[in-house]
Amino acid sequence: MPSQPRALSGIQPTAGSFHLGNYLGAIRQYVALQESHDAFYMVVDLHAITVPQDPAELRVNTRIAAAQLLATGLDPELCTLFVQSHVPEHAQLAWVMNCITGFGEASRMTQFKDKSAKQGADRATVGLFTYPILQVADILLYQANSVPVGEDQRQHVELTRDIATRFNGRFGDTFTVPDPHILKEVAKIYDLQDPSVKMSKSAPTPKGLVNLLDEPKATAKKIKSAVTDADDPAVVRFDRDTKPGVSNLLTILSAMTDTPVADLEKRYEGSMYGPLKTDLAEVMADFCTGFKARTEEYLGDPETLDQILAKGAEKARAVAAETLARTYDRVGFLPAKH
Ligand code: AQP
Repeated sequence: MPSQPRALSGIQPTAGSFHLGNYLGAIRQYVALQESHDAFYMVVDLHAITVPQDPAELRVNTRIAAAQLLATGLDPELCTLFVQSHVPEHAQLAWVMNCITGFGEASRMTQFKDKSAKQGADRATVGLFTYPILQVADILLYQANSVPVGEDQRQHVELTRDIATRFNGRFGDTFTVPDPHILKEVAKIYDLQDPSVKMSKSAPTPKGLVNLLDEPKATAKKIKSAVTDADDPAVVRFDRDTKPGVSNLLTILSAMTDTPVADLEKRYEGSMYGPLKTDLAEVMADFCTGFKARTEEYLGDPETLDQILAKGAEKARAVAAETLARTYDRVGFLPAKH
């Protein structure tokens, strides 16, 4: 058993850049938890193919995702960073988990409903339907105590808890029942143009999406054109219900500068929305400039990057293989003789 509690999370290589929602909602917590946890973080390429991917692009995006994780501050000496498909135990455990998950239970996953609605129900794959169950396997393989994610993933961690508890009850204590690690303030970052929906790479227009690898100037421009609230007088105040646009900007500035929202409200007292937007645009442009440079540095040395991922996969496999062997034994599979 590890001396530190375990953390596990993953991010999909489905775009050429992470967005600000990914960063504030999840990745910043990965970086913090690597200090206090035995942390496993992966680029989840198996999840990526639940929707159509161009193979060459997927390969490129997988390296870009790994480089970005390192650029945010993940340290391969402190955590285990790997690519999901390099550890075959994920797919193997997922099959066992598929066989103890109810069809009705899986049908209640709202992410599937949202994503399949976007694609048209006939085009959605069985993989998209079962992806929460693969996620169950991802988490349970490492006996994770803590799962840093955004609010949209809470239901999947709840499913993981249910299935772990059911498996333990039926076959004997096998899996750690994990807790979601969701920071309330940044659990859901909203689209800059439509602050009623979460920031997402599949938004109908990219205008409200802040991609961390975009040109910093373009990012500053997007922030300056963010939708604010049409109340009069224009007061900078946090209120998600009546002022969703300004509240989103305050949330982002607060998180990026580690300043309480109440202090920001005081700072902008008596001013319109302009100064808030200008300051946030500058903070984001600065952040993105450094982030882009660090990411490009890792991408400029693919050999080292691949070595980090190979080492990570080896460490991950050692843990995953043990859990899979125990699970196979518990369900009654005859051990293979070598
Ligand atoms: N807007 C968000 N606010 C807070 N957290 C967010 N996350 C995603 N969007 C937000 C968190 O980022 C982590 C990685 O997510 P992913 O790899 O599953 O990416 P995603 O959720 O597919 O990202 P998108 O842009 O939202 O994609 P689509 O359009 O496919 O739905 C997760 O922990 C997630 O919670």
